[in-house]
Amino acid sequence: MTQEIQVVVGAAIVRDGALLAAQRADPPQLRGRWELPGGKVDPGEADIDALIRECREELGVLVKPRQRVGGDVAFPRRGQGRPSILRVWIADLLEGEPAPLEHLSLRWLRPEELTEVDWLPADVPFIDDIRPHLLG
Ligand code: 9L3
Ligand code: MG
Repeated sequence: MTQEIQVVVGAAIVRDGALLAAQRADPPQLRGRWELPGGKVDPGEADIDALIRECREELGVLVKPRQRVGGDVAFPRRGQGRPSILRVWIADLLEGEPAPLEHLSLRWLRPEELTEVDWLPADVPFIDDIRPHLLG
């Protein structure tokens, strides 16, 4: 039996030197923890298209992915036999003001605030890759 990797994409939305962080509402074991907004790439969907779709669904905004940062970060998903990997893009906000349509709350983090929130483990390695993009 083949085990396809599930790709999950995350958006590092940067505006005025700050990064948008989103607080998960579910599943229960992840509730309250923080992530880069995004989600699973659908079968046959391009990563970038999934990123744009997820930002529309979760935040109600149009983003433009600008540059990929970091690598493929593997993480376990409860109840999922197959491995998952997280990929992240720096993204510009083109239209709309982000709203927590599926999250508990949103925060814009300035460089010195990046480690103030309880990031999901998969997202942690990307923070150092994102930091230079906040400094201009
Ligand atoms: N996940 C981790 N970091 C992220 C994102 C967007 C997602 N930045 C994990 C949480 C879930 C899985 O990936 O276990 C699928 O995410 P979603 O489709 O529930 O957002
Ligand atoms: Mg999601």
